[in-house]
Parts: sequence; C-alpha cells; structure tokens
Amino acid sequence: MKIVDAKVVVTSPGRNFVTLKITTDDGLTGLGDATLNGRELSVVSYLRDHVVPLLIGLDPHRIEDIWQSLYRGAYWRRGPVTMAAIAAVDVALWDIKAKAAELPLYQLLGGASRERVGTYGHASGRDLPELFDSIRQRLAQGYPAVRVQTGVPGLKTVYGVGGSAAAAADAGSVSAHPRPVVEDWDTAAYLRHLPSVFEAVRSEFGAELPLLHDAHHRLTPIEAARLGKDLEPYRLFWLEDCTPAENQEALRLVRRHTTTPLAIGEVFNTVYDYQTLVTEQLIDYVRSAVTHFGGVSPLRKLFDFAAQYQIKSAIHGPEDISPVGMAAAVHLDLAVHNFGIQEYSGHTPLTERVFRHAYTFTDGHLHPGEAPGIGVELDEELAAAHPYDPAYLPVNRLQDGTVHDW
Ligand code: KDG
Ligand code: MG
Repeated sequence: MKIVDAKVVVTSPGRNFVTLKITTDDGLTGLGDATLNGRELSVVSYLRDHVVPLLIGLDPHRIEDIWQSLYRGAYWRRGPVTMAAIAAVDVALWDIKAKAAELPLYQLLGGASRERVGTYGHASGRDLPELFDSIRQRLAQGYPAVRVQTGVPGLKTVYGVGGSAAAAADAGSVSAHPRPVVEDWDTAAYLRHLPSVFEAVRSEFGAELPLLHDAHHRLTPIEAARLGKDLEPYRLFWLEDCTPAENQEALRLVRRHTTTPLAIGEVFNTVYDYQTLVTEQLIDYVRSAVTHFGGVSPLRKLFDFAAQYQIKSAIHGPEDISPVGMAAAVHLDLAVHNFGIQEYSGHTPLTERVFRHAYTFTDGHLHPGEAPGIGVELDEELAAAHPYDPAYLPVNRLQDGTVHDW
C-alpha cells in the first residue's frame, strides 16, 4: 500500500479545527487531528509545506518508522506545532491500518481492558447558586465526576467560569476574539476563596461525588502546596496544573506538603516533559492529549512508562480537541490498563455533523464503537462551508497590569 494524497482541511463550525486526511492507492483514508487552539495556521503550514510532500509514496503501514523520521529527521524536535503535526500523521496512519484490518483501533492496541470509559464534565459559576446549577446540569447529563471552577470576589472574569472569555473558549465560541481578550487575576483572593467553595459544594452534593479543579498553571510552588493542603478536607479527585510545570522539580515541594492528588500535562508534548514527574512519583495523572503529544504511538508509550509508577491516564479532552482527536483518545482509553479518567465536553451539533463519529456518550461514559479505524467521517463539503475564523485564547493580567499565567 502507498500514500497517494494527504490534504489539510481547516474548518470552523463554531471554533477552528485542523484535520489531516491521508489517502492510499487502494482507496483507504485516514484522519488525524492537528488543532492547536489559537495557533492553528502554524500547524497547517508545517503540515502542508513540510510534511505532506514527504508522505507521498510511503507505505502507510510503517507508522513507527514514519513517526521517527518526522521526529528525528526534522532535527528541530519537540514543541506544540511539530508534535501536533506529527500527531495528525500518526493518528491518520493508525486509522488506515485499523481500516485495512477491518477492526476498530482499540483492537490493535491490545483490545478492550474495560467495558466503557468514565468521564468528567465541566461545571462553573460566578457565585455558588450559578455553580450549583451548573453541577446539577452535569449530573443530569450523567457525568460521574465534575470539574468545579468558580468566580472570585473582586475579579471580573476568571478562566473557565461562565461569562468569561476563557469560558467562551472552553465552550467553543472564540470567533468573536480576533485579538486576545484580557482577563484579571489575584492569587491571594483566589486562595482565600476556593476552599470555601469546595466546602459549600461538598455540603450540597455529599462526600461521594468525585470533584476536580484546574488551577491552570497560576500558582507558585508554595502557593500550590498551601492550596493542596487547604483542599484536603474536601477529598478532591485531583488538583490540575497547580504550577507551570515546565519546572518539574517544583512539584517536589508541592508533593511534600499535600496528599491532594495532582494531575499535569495538557501543554506537554513529549515524554521528556514528564521524566522527573513520573520517576519521582510527583503526580498521579498524566494529562496529555493525543493531538498535542505526537499521536497514539507516543501517548501509549507514556502511559506504559507511567504505569510502572502507578500513575494513571487522564487524556485532555476540551472542545478544542476535534472529534477526530477525541475518537483516538477513546480507543486508547478503552485499551490501556492504567486508565484513570477521560475529560469530555462534547461538541456543538454542527461540529458533530462535520465530523460524524462512531463513539458514543451514554450515562457519562464513552465507548469508541465498532467501526473500523478510529470511526470518524469528515463531511468535506460542510467543512468548506465553515472556513477558518481568526480567534485567540485570552491573556491574563494581575490587577497592576502584569501579565500572568492563564
Ligand atoms: O485551548 C486551551 C484549552 O484546551 C484549555 O484551557 C482547557 O485547561 C483546559 C482543560 O483542562 O480542559
Ligand atoms: Mg486544564
């Protein structure tokens, strides 16, 4: 079998998605997600200008060899643009291989290790009544676990909370932001407020509901240690991205002070970003997305590495991972032994028409379905009717104007 065509499709059915479609000489096609929220066109160029010409004529079955030649052959390794481009190739090739075998991808990854894939959904509110309503909505949708984000008194807008630009980004409608919206931040106010929110949520919803929280890289190690400690009475499922974890050693300090479980990695793109975190057991969940980590092949290796240290998978799954990236994730979730949880936000009805998929979401659980390959079909005509729409994620500033992590 040979690759005869590879094309990059950019579409914005409410938010931007970048998809690679590879075609073989016997008519098989494979899809891969290359969406990098807010920097989409850089990956489009990387693929169109530098990767597609190299793919034509290759044997699509040689996934590992093609992956290594794109990673090592470029000389310039790692980084989100490179790894999103390689991910799209990797997933499209796995899609083709599984279609050629007439099997759903999870069968090629070792078969199902469980019946279905547990998820968590997002709840947020500017105040407690709004937050409680949002949690109730998620529970009504069947979610077995809920991520809780809250407004902070004194701040106008907070990441992931109803009404803010980042909530809009989470919800998939960033198209109104051709320049980044500026949000505000005050760490001391956040640290004072958050424990009281979890106390209220626990007393309203009981001890058993698994609760998660995303600190979105905003804290210093000692602030993160303090927060983890203050949240211990509320038994979180995890505290996510408590520090900007490029400095892996910083997590030693956090870990020394708290038993709140820690999840990190949605902005990481290779196993090297996790080396200290995993070998020193400084975290409990690895959070990378198939889409940003170079595909199914390296993410499977990361999960096997993490398994040696009793660390579990928790694939990143916000709305900016397309249904193609989500499908690949769900196949991997079903197959790996050390599965932890899958983030799932769903997509708009229009997005679901552009990308028809075999995976299902029922009673808060995902299943990849039994269609051969990853089980996603791209409606190219509908995709073309919704062209690229420039959009940015927000930036975050302290109240004196200093740029802060978001
Ligand atoms: O594009 C940025 C989003 O993917 C990110 O803000 C979502 O933090 C996020 C999460 O945990 O889903
Ligand atoms: Mg996150």
